[in-house]
Amino acid sequence: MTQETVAPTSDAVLDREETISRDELEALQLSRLQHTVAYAYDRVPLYKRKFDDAGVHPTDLRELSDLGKFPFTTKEDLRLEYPFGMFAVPQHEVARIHASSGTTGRATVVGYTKKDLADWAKLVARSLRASGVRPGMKVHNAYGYGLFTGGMGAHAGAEALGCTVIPISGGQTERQITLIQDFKPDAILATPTYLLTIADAMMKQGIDPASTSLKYAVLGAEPWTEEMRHELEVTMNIKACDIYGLSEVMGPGVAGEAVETQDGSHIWEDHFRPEIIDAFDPSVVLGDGEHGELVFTSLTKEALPIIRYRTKDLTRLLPGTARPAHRRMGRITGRSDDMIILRGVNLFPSQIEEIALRIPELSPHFQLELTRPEGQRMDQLTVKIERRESVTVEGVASAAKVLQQQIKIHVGSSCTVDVVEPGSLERSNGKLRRIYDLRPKA
Ligand code: DLL
Repeated sequence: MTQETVAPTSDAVLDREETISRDELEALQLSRLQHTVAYAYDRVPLYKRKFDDAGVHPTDLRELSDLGKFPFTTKEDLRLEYPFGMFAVPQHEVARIHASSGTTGRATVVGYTKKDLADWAKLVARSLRASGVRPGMKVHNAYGYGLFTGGMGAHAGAEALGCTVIPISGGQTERQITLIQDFKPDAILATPTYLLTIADAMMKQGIDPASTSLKYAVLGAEPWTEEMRHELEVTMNIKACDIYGLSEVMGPGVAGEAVETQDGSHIWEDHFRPEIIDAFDPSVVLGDGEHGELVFTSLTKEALPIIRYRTKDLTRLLPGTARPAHRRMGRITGRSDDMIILRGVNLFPSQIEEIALRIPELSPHFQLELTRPEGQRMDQLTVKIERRESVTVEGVASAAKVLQQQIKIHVGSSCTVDVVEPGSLERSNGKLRRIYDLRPKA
């Protein structure tokens, strides 16, 4: 079979809901929201209890802003209701279960009816299409398969779009490279740090990552920066777009980025109502453009309706562009529970990524170590970062100094920078761990 050329990005046929007006979309949101709130209250004891305790009733939801009267749902609620206490349908109507890895406590379990799975596939298909993927393309899916929503969620979406899916999952990087060389996929779906791992491994094998058949990458599941986008696009000669989601709300495809604008993911607001709240005073709902914690309410889910779920993701809402009725989300600057507080200064790994990637001698491979040296009361941050292959020893010393200064200027924290040899830091297989907290436990 010969390599086919695939149609350009402007010819896509969009879902009707992608093109409706904001007014029409908000009318749809209101009716779906009223249904969801009543449905959750009637079917899930936790919601009935919470609404009753807060003194609100589904009939109080008369306009969209009334949503602010309803109580939040948190990861802790899902944990307490482990495993199936939040499900709104009998078990025989649950077609699939996914769960979080549970590294930070009990796993959170989520369920889907057949209709939920169809909606999910439609929204992932919509996201992939927005990012440039087209029916007939070959899609290399390197998101992890299993209980994680990334692999199977992306898979079903790519199939629904009409693509040929290569379900490789995460890991086995050598094999990924062989299959990319042999099967010649048009698009790759992976976490940004795993795509970096693949590119890096290609270079080690003497393969130019820009020479492959890949044209599009749809990347998510972890925070990444514009600097990382630039790095991956140049190294791999691809267009890289963002896809956002979380298992409690659905999985990948809650929001997706358009390749023609590359200006942040459009939240698919016909299925999810977003809000931004003040993370420190959750009673305050912030306006569009203001930074805070992202909160989602599902509008169509059957097995696990979710009301005002606190994602802990920090971002802001921006007006729609490529899909005018659907607001965009700014880049996730970090998660409120991933924030390092170093001597009173708040710091996120993405800030370091942004600064480090502007220094040509330094690679995107870095990790942050937090320590408290013996006998000292002050915490210490060490940025361990690999130098680029081509850099000399003198170059490294000055690059370390520049990084240290830039972090001090832009973040406000003093730190130690340790430039290490290429290949010496752990590589990503999926979601990369950036922070190593080595401080003695209190
Ligand atoms: O990571 C779902 C997903 C899979 C999204 C594949 C995109 C691609 P969880 O494991 O539940 O679900 O983790 C959700 O990951 O709250 C964010 O903190 C982070 N996250 C997901 N997408 C992005 C993104 C999947 N595009 C958590 N940018 C979320 C930044 C993201 N962070």
